[in-house]
Amino acid sequence: MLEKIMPFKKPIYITRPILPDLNKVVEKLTKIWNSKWLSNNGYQHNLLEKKLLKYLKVPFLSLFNNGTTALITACKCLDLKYEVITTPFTFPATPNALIWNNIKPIFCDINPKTMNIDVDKIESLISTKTTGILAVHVFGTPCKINRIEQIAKKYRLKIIYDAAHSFGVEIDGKGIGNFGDITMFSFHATKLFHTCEGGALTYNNMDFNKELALLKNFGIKNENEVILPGLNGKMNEIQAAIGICVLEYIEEEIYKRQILYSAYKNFLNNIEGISFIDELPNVKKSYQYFVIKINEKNFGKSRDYIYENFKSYNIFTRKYFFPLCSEYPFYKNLPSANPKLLPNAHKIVDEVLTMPFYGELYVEDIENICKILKSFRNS
Ligand code: T4K
Repeated sequence: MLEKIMPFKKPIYITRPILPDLNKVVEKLTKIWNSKWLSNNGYQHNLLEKKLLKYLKVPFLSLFNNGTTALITACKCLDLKYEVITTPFTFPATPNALIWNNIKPIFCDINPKTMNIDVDKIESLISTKTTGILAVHVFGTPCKINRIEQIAKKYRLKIIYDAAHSFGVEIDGKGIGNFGDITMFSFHATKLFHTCEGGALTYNNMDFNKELALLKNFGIKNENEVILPGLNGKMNEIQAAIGICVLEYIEEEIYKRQILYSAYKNFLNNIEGISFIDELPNVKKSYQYFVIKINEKNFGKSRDYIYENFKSYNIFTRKYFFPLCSEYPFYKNLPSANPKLLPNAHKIVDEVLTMPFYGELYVEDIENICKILKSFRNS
């Protein structure tokens, strides 16, 4: 007889933020209150910057009020113009950052295994107007960094990596923020490491320190000179203080997620039609998301069926990144948005499901989620 599986009592989301001990947060807030310094390169801001330089193993880092502003500013800093090659399989922030710089996104298809930009299709999209490549390390899997660098060198293009999902990822022990010209991290509440809202840019070029400081502070050089059309991208003291508190919990959260990650793999092992993103041997993972791919033909039910039916069990998965950016009304008429040119992206976007994954969950929760998933097959 089939075991009856009960819905979860409380809603299960794909993620929940690390919430530090409130007393510790109040302690920090008291310090900020006493200092009467709330933003503009305060003590907490500078302390978080130092801690993140070390954690991310990067030479230079600039904090921002969110990842999207950071990305917009990165394009400006590199003086990107005209056309930039990017992926349609990402969050709207990626191509939108280009549009906010008056740059046309040129969508490139993805590799179906990694879900990252397909490096073999980049060169055919390069024109005399191309000034850069904006690639995303989707779900924390690093792009083919060496190949992208070769192409960029050959055509004199700049590289920005969107590492919104890649906090703590390393390749052969090297922090993911060391590659390309600039890398962007998001510290939104849904991210493994967060500052409620926040982000950072990392880079190897020391000159960007000055340039970015100007660009994220209205272009103000001093009280008498404004030398660039900057915006306001600064991280405030409260965001930074939250980040410092959250950082204390990061290793514990990663440890818990490692256990849940193995549990998922174990419970979903050898189920026809369910597969995972390939793990790369030289890569330290992010433990940001747990993502599965559902092949409707082999599993017997579609991704959308699973997504909808999970809801009646109080489980709220996500269809990241549906719809593809190339399908947004304001991008879909671009020649590069033609679905015929993006076959892998169109296939993958209907198969991917982001599952509940955060340290508060127990292995038994994962077991139940997997049982429910398996039960859909026979329903
Ligand atoms: N590039 C890429 C590749 C990105 O994925 C993102 C952001 C960016 C750039 C831009 O970075 P930021 O400017 O955001 O720093 C969420 C996040 O808002 C967004 O940061 C993230 N990517 C994206 C993948 O996920 P939504 O619209 O899916 O979030 P929401 O509100 O539906 O939250 C998802 C689940 O998280 C909820 O069902 C419950 C849980 N949650 C959420 C919040 C906000 C909580 O438990 N607590 C919370 O405070 O975009």
